[in-house]
Amino acid sequence: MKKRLLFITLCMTLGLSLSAQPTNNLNKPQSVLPIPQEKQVSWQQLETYAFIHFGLNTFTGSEWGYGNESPSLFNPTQLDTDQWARTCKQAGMKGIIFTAKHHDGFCLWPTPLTDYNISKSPYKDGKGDLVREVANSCKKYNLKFGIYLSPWDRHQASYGSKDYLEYYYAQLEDLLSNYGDIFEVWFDGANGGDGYYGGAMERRNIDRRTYYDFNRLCSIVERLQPNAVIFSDGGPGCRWVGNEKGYVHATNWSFLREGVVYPGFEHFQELQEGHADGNVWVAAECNTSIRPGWFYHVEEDDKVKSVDHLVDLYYRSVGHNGTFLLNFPVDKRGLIHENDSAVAAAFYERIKKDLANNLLLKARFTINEKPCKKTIVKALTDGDFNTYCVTNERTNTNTLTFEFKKPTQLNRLMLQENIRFGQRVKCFIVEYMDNGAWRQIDCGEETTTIGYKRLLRFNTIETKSIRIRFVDSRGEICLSETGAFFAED
Ligand code: FUL
Repeated sequence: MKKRLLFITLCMTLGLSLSAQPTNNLNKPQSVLPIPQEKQVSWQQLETYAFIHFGLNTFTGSEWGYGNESPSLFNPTQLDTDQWARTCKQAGMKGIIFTAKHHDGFCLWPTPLTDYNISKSPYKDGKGDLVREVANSCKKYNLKFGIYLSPWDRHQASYGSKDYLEYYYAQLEDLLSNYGDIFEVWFDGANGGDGYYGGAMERRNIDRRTYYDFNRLCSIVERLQPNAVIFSDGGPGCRWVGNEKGYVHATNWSFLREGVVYPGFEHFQELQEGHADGNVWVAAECNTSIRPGWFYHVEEDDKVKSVDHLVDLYYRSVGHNGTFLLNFPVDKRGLIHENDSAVAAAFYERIKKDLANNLLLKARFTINEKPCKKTIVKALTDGDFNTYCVTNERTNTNTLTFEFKKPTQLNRLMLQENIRFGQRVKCFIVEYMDNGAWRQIDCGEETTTIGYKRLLRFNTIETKSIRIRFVDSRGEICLSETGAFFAED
């Protein structure tokens, strides 16, 4: 018996805020757990944001300072955080996460908690506060501001003891209390090893699972910055993807099993793909540097990633249900190098061009061969994540077809689930009409999960129709947006 499919459009009226609920509860799909917190949804919608690594390493040429480098070395001569913000803006980035303190322990704000800070450097004659400057530039350029505060501190004599923890918690409180809104707090998983440690010059290993009392760290963030998303290898806000290359697997669930992943967790598959049966929402963040190093090294001036490389990473991060965190190493002048900014701006231009013209705006939509109402088509193509379309029953035979008036060339497809109600799609097949027969499109990767956003690339086809067959899902299909594009390769 042919199942009756009723697609209901739930167009939230314009002007409702992101957190608004549909007015008609009958139309609200049943959530399939786990679901994200609203702040995680807003975070995911940022899609791309920048990292900035800057500090004593910039001046010593190292990646991991030992902790005994003199603050007198920190002396940028043309520092301009507005230039950083402008560069990020031109690269389409929506925020900046700044290394307030890296593993060497040198603090880029004038904290009273240690002398190992910017006030002991020649920068602005010891009157500088770089965290403040970055926060101000972010505000000026309408960028979100985030903090990287390395838990590992190779300078402090107390590292490894309870005293260090009190110091670290106090640093965190200071940063979260005095620099305005923070959108993300980044807890690095690299922890413990050799260091200066106040002159001890030794190796100190800590238990990465227990030492920092992660619950306490999280409660500080939640108390002082309730809207901040917490990054660590296993979340709770967002997770590491098990590599620093800037991409995540095509199959990517935004779930983890609670309490299973911790810094140093060795089962990389769960980081790279999430866990299909996970019970907590911890979406993927794909981080990488625009150069081989996180910090600036003059010898890497000609090793900046190419535009093609960055574009590929965008499709495999944002387009694989993740976010893209791209690092810019600020140079000794205190500027983002022109090689980096040129590539970053060209990357953004290419992405915008690839996805500029949604061909589905001119297409006829059918669901299981029944023409869709205008309101449904609008919900799926209006560029508004809040409007969506949902099946009213669980089924593994839903088919969404797009028909063009005339043969149309295309090579990109975009699908978005409304993740507010959970991540559902487990498997789908994309086909196009070729001489009267449906033929599967080879997307070069598995078409399993969708999540917040799935972008598919394929060789240019010319067709009058394409269709998506949803063959397995955790519940009704609930899509926010669809798009088809022709990118000039
Ligand atoms: C790693 C660190 O060890 C690198 O120096 C860098 O900060 C990167 C983002 O995270 O774990």
